Amino acid sequence: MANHTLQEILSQPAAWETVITMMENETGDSKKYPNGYTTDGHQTAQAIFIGCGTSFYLAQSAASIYSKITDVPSRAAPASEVFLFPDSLFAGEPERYQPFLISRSGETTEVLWAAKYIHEHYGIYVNGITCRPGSELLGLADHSFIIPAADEKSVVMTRSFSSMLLLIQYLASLNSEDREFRGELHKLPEIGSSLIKKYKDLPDAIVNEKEILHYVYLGQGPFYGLANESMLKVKEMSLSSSQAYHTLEFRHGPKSMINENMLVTFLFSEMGFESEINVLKEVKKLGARTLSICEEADSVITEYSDYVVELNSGLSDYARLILYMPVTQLLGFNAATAKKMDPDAPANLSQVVTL
Ligand code: F1P
Repeated sequence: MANHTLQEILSQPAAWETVITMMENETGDSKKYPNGYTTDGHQTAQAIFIGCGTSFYLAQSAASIYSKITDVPSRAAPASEVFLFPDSLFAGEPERYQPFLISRSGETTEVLWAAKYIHEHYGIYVNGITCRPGSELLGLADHSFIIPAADEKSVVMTRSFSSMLLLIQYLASLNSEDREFRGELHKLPEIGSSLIKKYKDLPDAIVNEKEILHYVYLGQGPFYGLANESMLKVKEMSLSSSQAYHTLEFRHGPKSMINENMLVTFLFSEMGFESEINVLKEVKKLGARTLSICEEADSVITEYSDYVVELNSGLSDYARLILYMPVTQLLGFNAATAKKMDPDAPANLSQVVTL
């Protein structure tokens, strides 16, 4: 086995360092996008973060962060929606929208079609975010951010996800001139490295303790995109059944599937903490195994969780997001190795999906 995926998961903090260094020198471009205005001076109605697969889930967390940090209302959409249902996405005055197209490869067909559609029909400025120099997206976008250090040999996206999300967090801090938030982002690589050291063997222990037949990931707000991405990791690498929900939504039907072979992973926020721990209690009482990833465990988390990951980062909800990912990515990786599958070669998938 080549182990590209494992190496890419473990090397994330170094890629985050690169993003921070790159964005520190991005002040010129941040002036191009003053908070609340498009490049041609229109007041921004909405920022739209667009991608496919992992990059779409990234867009979900990005939109939540960008709205909160810049005050520009933001949403996420799969790239196919741009050309299949454009009227609902770009309702009103299209010139007041700011699209961000996200794609590790910069070659995914729907993303390229979306870029072309936006140019041809609305003539507005397209921002590209990718990891691959020389990709077709770069030729179509009016301005691009490229992170070659986060690119991957693997089919499955791991460090590219966290690095492109960090880039958008940083961009939000530049556009809103939020220095406090930016200061928090600078701490991520160091905290990430020590968390990886501390918890890198836990996912292997979890998957080998007792058979898991079903994985569930729960998160609210900016954590919902992370829950979806964690769900995709275990699905892609280990072909296991997995689902993601907003934490409180899990109580409205899906909890009926709980049994002892289900692992429910909680991505705890501080904003929603009190409500989220009530779901943890209920899920545990109904018989699921539980993994809690949280800033700091209280007595309820300790009592009702089979496994606990404490971040102890001292960072706010919107800043510390990417610290949750190495453990859930490793869960996907170890779920695959436990089933004697090669995480570097997932079934039916290729690095770039073209139509
Ligand atoms: C996104 C994507 C991934 C998927 C697979 C193929 O590509 O669909 O979500 O895991 O690796 O690519 P991209 O547009 O970000 O390159």
